[in-house]
Amino acid sequence: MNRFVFYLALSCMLIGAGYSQQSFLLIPDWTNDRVCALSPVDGSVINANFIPTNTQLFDSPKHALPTPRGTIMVADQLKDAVHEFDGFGNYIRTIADLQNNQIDNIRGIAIRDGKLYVTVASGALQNTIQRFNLDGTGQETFISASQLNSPFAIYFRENDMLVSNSNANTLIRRFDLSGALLGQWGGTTIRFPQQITRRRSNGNLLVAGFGSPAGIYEFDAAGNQVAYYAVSSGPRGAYELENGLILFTDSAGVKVFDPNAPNPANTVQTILGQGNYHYIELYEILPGDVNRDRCVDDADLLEALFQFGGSGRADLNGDNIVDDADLLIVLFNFGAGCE
Ligand SMILES: [Ca+2]
Ligand SMILES: [Ca+2]
Ligand SMILES: [Ca+2]
Repeated sequence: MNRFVFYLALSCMLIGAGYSQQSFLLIPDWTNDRVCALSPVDGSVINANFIPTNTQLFDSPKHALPTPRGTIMVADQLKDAVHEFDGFGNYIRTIADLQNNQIDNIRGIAIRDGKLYVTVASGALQNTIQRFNLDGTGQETFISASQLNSPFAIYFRENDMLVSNSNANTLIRRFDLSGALLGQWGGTTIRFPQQITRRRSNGNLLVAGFGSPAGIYEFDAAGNQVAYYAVSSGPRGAYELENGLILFTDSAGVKVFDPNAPNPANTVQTILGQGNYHYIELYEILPGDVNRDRCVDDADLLEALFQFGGSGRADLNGDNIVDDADLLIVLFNFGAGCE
């Protein structure tokens, strides 16, 4: 018991001293057919080739989305497929594609309550949202064609959902959680809205307006526009970093701007160029979750034990050796995330 208390105290000290098992932002790149990993703190590049270039699976990777089990779904617009990868970027399987599921010209995806939602803009299921179990079975039409017009992104809230559409008369529409249309949302100034994300500092929503007047639009929860940042002629997604700057993507780079500056457009800086970048999602790692399956259990402990004294992914604190310190992080968080 005394030893347990000692370990608890020690692991608190170790975690306080510096912790390198870090969460990251997933950003797909159409030019290089890959998915990049950036810091959610300051936008710095962690690994530009997190899911490396893969022209078999990718042509236009649009949206990389974490699942509740720690895997990552990647929707590819022109390959017409949703692929699943593990939390380290290794391919697992293809969840849905054109041949098997008639999903043609797909864009944003979403996951809620064990279901995958996919926007479809062409083919037999044009202008629908298709819904699947997370293994790709159980396909059904969730929102039908008459209510959408070239859908681009899905954003779930507690009691409703928003769907952005690129055609001018539809824009952003609000639905209830069973898919019934509630009405237009967010006004008609924005054109060609793409990704919708929550701004961490104030709970407002950031929407990338891809068409002129292009830029990042900020709305309150009711859909009133409260800010407009003219920082890009064609943004696809925006995300507020922990340092307060706003990260965004367009066909020339991943960039940041300062929303509090007198003229935010003057503060734009490119973090990652030489690519064509799309939606932004946070991949969160549970402390101690060596295998990134969103549960800290025996499997993580065993990896740390097997790698003990050497190197490997159980090196959670990033000091290039798997030792007591890493083992304690697993033990200290044992059971976290597990059902
Ligand atoms: Ca490409
Ligand atoms: Ca685990
Ligand atoms: Ca270590």
